[in-house]
Order: sequence, then structure tokens, then C-alpha cells
Amino acid sequence: MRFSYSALPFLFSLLFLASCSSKPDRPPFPRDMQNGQILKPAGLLFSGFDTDLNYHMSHDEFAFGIERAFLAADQDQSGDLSLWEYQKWAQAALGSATALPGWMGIDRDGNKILEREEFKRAYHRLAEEYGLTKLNELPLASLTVDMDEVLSKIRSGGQRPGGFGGGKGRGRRPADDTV
Ligand SMILES: [Ca+2]
Ligand SMILES: [Ca+2]
Ligand SMILES: [Ca+2]
Repeated sequence: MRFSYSALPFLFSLLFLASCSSKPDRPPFPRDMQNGQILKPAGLLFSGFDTDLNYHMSHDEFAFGIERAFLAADQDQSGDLSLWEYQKWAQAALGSATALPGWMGIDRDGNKILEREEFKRAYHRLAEEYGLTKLNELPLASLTVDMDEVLSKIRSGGQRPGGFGGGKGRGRRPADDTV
């Protein structure tokens, strides 16, 4: 599994949590948590897209789910998302108002509004990064990562471009993406 620079804020927050709870001669987490699985960014959201409950997210489920997600976030039905709308939605759907991919990573044109296509493209890029295109159906189990593995990567400085899930990363232009 490879890691993208875009995941660094998420990874460093984990390292910070580890450093807060650690002593020099002890592992950073209690022993019963050392092999725990944690969700990748948007893992909670994508898991909810699995409407046929086969524990895989298909292309159709993604397309349907991301459209529903946008409609749920667009509370004033204006056709785009304000920062307030996005953060309120992200708190409920992603687990945090500042969860990745984050406002700055989605608002590609920098106009401080998330257009529908910007929103959908950002999450489509993430799903592709996790392997949706290659696998056709994305196993929900692949949306988790071993906590020890993440911490080990951070400590070894082994991050490199290419994606949290081994995909193409986010260097592509929005025009290259389809939803
Ligand atoms: Ca499914
Ligand atoms: Ca709106
Ligand atoms: Ca925008």
C-alpha cells in the first residue's frame, strides 16, 4: 500500500495522538489497540453507499450515493455548497468538519463555493485512488488501514506520491475526471 502526500495531515494527526499518549519505554497505544483498523478518508461515507449490502461499493452505487450526498449537503437547494453547508455535512458524513479530502482540496477553482461537479469529482478521485476503477467493485474492507502500518510509514518517512490506496494520487486536472 502506498501513501499520498494528500494524506499527510491525516497521518500526522495520528502521530500526534500517538505521541500524546506514549511514554519512552511503552508502545504509543494500549496493547489491545495496536492491531486496530482505522478508516481511510471518506471510508464512512463510501460504506454507506453499499445499498445492496454485499460489502462492496460498485460504480452505480458510488454514482447514486454521491448524488444523494450532494443533495443532503445542499440544505438550501441552491445547487452548490457553501463552506457552512459542507462542514455541517462533513461532520455527519465523514466524522469531522475538517476531514479529508477537505474544503481546499475540493474547491479546485478557489471561488469559495463547491459546485456539484467539484464535489463529485473530489470523491470520485478518492474512490479511484482506492481502486474503484481497477477493481470494478471496491471491497468495503479495503477502506480500512492497519494503525500500526500507518504509524510505521510515518516514522520511516516512507510516504511518497501515489495515493493512500495505491492509486494515481491527486495530481490530475479536474478535466481529466469523469463521474
Ligand atoms: Ca454493494
Ligand atoms: Ca447550497
Ligand atoms: Ca468552486
